[in-house]
Order: sequence, then C-alpha cells, then structure tokens
Amino acid sequence: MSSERLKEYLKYAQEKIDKHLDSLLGKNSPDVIYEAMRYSVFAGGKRLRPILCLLSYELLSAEEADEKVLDIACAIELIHTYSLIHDDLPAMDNDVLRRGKPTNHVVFGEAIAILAGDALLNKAAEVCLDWILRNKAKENFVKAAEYLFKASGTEGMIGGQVIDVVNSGKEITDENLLYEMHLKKTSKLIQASCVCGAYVAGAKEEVISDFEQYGKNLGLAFQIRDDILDLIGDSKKVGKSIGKDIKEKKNTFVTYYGIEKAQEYVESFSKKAIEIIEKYDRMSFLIELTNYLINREK
Ligand code: GRG
Repeated sequence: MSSERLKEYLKYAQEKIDKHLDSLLGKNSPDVIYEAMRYSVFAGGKRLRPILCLLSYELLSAEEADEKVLDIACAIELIHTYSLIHDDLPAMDNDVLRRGKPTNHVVFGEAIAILAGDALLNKAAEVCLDWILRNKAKENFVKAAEYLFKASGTEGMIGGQVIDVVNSGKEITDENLLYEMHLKKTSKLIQASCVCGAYVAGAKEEVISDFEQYGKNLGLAFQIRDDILDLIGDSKKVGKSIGKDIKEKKNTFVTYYGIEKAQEYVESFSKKAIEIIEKYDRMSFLIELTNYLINREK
C-alpha cells in the first residue's frame, strides 16, 4: 500500500503530464490522425515513465518540474504509446483490448493505427528538437534526447521487440536471450526515463550511470511483476484474458522460471535498484515508488 504522500504526488504529476500532453497533441483538430493519437495517449496509462523522469529531475535538482523537463518527459510517453499501438496490431500481438478499452486498430482500422503510432514517434522527435533549440542546444539536453532515441531504437525497445517477434511460437531456452529481450523491450525506456531526468538536472556522469543501473533493475522487476500479474491477477487486470501468455506460449519470465522463482527475481532486482539510489540524499520517495510499482496488483 502506498502512502498518502506518494498517492498525492502521483496524482499531481499525472495531472501535470496530461496537461502538457494535451497541449502537444492538436487539441481541437478534427483530423482523424489526431483523434487516433489522442485516443491512445489518453486511454488511462499510469504515466510511469514520465513520472520517473520528473521525479529523477526533481530529486537531483531540488527544483519543481516545469517546462524545462516536461517536454522530454512527455516525448517518452509519446514513444511508449506508439509502441503499445504497434504492439497490439494484428501483425504483432493482435490484441483487441488494452487498458480495458478497444485497441487503436479496432477503433480506427489498421492503416490509421499504424499511422497514429508513426505520428506519435514523429511528434516525440519534433518535441525534443523544439525543446533543444529553445534551450540553446545545451549539451545535457542533447545527450538526454540522444539517449532516449537510442533506447527506443534498434539497440533498445525495437531491438527487444525484434527478438520477441523472431522467436514467437518457439520457446526461448537461452536465459541470456530472454534477459536481452526484456532488457531491451522494457528496461531501456524505463532507464531512459531516469537518465533523461538526471541529464536535465545537470547530473554528473557517475550519477547518470547510477540512474541508468537503477532504471535497468527497476525495469526488469517491473516486467517480471507484469508477467506475474498477467497470470494471476487477471480478475483485477482489465483487458487481458487469463494466462494468455502461457496459453499462447509467449516467452516471459514466468513461463521460463515458474511463478515462485519469478517473484524471487522481482524482489532481488528491486532490492538491487534500491541499493543503487539509497546512497543519495532525498531518495526516500523514489524508493517508495519502486516498492509500490513492484508490489502493484494491476
Ligand atoms: C512495437 C516497437 C514496438 C515495441 C513494442 C512496449 C512494447 C514493445 C510492447 C508492449 C508489450 C509489453 C509486454 C511491454 C513490456 C513493457 C510493459 C509492461 C508495458 C506496459 O507498460 P505500462 O504498464 O503501461 O507502464 P500503461 O498502460 O500504464 O501505460
């Protein structure tokens, strides 16, 4: 159970992020592409990645998150949303529900869903470039954007998805490959969220590296917890059918290790994540968020 203070912070940060996303996405446009983009961006996501970005920035800089960090934080959410739209497509996971709502291609058709995903990725690049220019191409801002686009590209999220796609229907028997897939597919964008916040705060390279390692371990714990929830928490987790991953022979940590060992891994990765950041001041809040995420029920 999270503390009232954490709940309040999450609400405050989600509102800030939603307001900013709203301003970035062609608010009153009647164009179907904006409708499709907005449909998925405002479909009820937790905003975990932009929250990690804002929080890393706030904790390291001791300043409240403002437009200095909101652009890059929202660019991360735009990339995350595009990946979910494309992941749900018939050519990939062929899912009809996400977050308890019909998926983008079910509502808008496959062609528009592909374009909405593309447009969100494009928008993320536009937002980052405008932000860099407005901030006179400060080196730490450029580094943050570079990190984000590498983390979501072939060495990161897309690379992880490729491993998933080429092994679909087969059982991954190599533990290292299973890790590589999840590190790239899930952890990289979570790492990028923490690293970008740290870069904007002006953190030194050693701190950036710690936040990178924190994000990596949190990402793994988060992914394994997600796999466990898919299996046991379906009555609570809207939009997924019971044990779908196991029935469809998906390669997850739970199908590989079984549920008990998988839970042990959630605990050991989150412990590692916390150990990395607890040497810094003011981290109690991030530690609380870590515990909340890995103990979540949905
Ligand atoms: C299609 C390029 C491309 C990549 C797809 C992100 C992804 C890669 C696939 C989505 C499916 C999946 C199991 C991703 C793992 C990460 C994960 C648990 C995503 C869901 O993230 P949450 O829980 O989502 O933060 P919300 O709904 O809260 O935004």
